[in-house]
Amino acid sequence: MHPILINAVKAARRAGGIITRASQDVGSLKVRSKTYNDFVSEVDHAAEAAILDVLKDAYPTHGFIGEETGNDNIDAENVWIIDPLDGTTNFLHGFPQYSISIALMQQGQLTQAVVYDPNRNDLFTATRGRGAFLNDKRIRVSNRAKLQESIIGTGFPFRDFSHLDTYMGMFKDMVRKTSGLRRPGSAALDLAYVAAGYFDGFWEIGLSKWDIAAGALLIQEAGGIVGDFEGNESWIESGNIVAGNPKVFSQMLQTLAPHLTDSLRSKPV
Ligand code: 2AM
Ligand code: CA
Ligand code: CA
Ligand code: CA
Repeated sequence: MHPILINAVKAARRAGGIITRASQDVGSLKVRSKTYNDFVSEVDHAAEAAILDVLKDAYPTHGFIGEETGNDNIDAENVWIIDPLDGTTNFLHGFPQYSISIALMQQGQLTQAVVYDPNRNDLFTATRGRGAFLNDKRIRVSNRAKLQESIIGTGFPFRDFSHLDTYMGMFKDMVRKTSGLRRPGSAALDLAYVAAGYFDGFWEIGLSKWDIAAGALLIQEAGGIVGDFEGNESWIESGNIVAGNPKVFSQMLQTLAPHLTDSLRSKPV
């Protein structure tokens, strides 16, 4: 394993330990809502602190973007993008589907990725140019050729409902044109599932960098494609993301195209 990835895995497993211990008694946690429907608990903060502790110790000159602690030294050549607990709503309900997502961006390029599922002890990792792995096994995107036979992951709008009608239009077409849709609730893990071939594709509107950075590199290294709703590069900035195996990806773009409003089109990057 790449030496930098070893540290990222160490950080993710530390956070996983904190989250798993806390999951025994979620009822006692202090929770607040950051904005409407966006909950954060003391566990999110403790998990992020543990990740930063490992990575800042190993890489004092690097920059950090963490969901809970914000930006630190982000003009650095190397910037870590961290979601310490992706799927907090699930976690708080005891629904066992959440993950830790850690990615490294080097000079604007994603180079290392970890998505860790502490419930299944599933560790998804990738290093640019070296493939994607689930635990010690190489993973590949599915080779399903037809959208009509595909299972597609997605996430519903939960906080900003300005795109809800647009989303429901997309949803109706996707329901008709696929074998089924799934909404597990941790975007980072959903993207890891595309990399592993469990999902043939995924789309969502308005995610954040820390939800998608690691999962996107996993998919690319597993032979899949990640794009915005027009198939271009602006997905990391906009959080408007489509991903899939190459065949399903292009059929998803065609299905979503009639629903695109101006604000969902590609932005220059
Ligand atoms: P979070 O748990 O790290 O905040 C996709 O739906 C993403 O939106 C999730 O990965 C989740 O990341 C975030 N999210 C925040 N609040 C949510 C909510 N109430 N319902 C669903 N997703 C939510
Ligand atoms: Ca959150
Ligand atoms: Ca998240
Ligand atoms: Ca989070």
